[in-house]
Amino acid sequence: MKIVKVEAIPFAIPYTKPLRFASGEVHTADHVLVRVHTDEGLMGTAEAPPRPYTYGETQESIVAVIDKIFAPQILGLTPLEREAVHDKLDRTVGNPAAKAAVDMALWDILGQAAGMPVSGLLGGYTDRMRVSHMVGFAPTDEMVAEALRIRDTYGITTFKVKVGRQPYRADVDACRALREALGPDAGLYIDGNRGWTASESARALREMADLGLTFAEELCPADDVLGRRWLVAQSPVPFIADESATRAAEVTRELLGGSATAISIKTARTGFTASQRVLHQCEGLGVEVVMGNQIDGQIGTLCAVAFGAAHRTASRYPGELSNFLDMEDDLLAEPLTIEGGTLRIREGAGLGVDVDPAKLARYRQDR
Ligand code: MUC
Ligand code: MG
Repeated sequence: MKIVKVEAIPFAIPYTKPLRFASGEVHTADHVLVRVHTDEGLMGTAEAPPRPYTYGETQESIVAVIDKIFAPQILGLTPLEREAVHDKLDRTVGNPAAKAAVDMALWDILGQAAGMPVSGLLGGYTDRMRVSHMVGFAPTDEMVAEALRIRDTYGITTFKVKVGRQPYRADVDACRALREALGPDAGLYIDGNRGWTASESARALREMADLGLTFAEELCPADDVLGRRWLVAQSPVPFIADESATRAAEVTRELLGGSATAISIKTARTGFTASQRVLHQCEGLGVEVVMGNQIDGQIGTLCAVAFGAAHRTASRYPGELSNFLDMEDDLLAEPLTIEGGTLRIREGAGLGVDVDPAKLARYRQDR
């Protein structure tokens, strides 16, 4: 079975409520639908979300790198030759979301060919994950109202709060208000997207010491090497590397350098193949992981839950799987639903991605 065609289709779906965080904001899901076709008529599907403020990729760059470089390199290979595929893709530096989508589309084909769910092929640990919801920047009362609405509507009880604003005390106040409103049993952790300095981060962590936070993520830049090490050494909770550890070598560098003590795994940037390497690396080192969200749509979220649920350690903590709730619409014929605070994988062969042709026709940007 050979790869005969790779499509990179740009589409755009507005958000009902923009997500704002220290490194950027998202108003529209201007993603790329990636489809890999085989000569046996199977088609694998995945989604690439451009995050210029994190990786430098744009919707246009993802389409271009797939059309001009990746597709010609992998045509004629089989979906089983994933090492050969990655050998080719890795000749181009960067472009993580584009590479990840190609990888996940290939796994989708493998699952379909085997008649088995991808989550089972990856590890088959469980069929669902508890969900953690991301609360973006807004006035404190709106952040609290959103968290309560999400809890009451979807049963979600774990929240990642975006921090990193100036002055840092606004974020401390928001976290305190969230803790008071959600009660002592809610899970609460913070993500600064590099918005604070090391010393601001240390002060904020001290002022939040009584809030029962479970993790702190990317509070200051990893490029502030000594400051970040100094901060991580005194962090009372595991310090998650997200955008500073986007591939296995960076994971090693951040962990061994003392700049992180936990890792965010995002299938949107490491697909399934490299995410599994990162996960096994963390397991071998005894480092905790959280399934992160690159502000994925429903297809990306389906990929993230398929990977997270497949693995014992990746499903240990609630996964960030709910950003799609803020999109006006999506491409899946059968929308994802979060119930009782959990999201289930799709049964059936492959990833279970069933794109609604009318929705794709409506939202695609290339016609
Ligand atoms: C996160 O965890 O940082 C924001 C930028 C990005 O790439 O992912 C999001 C969420
Ligand atoms: Mg993050």
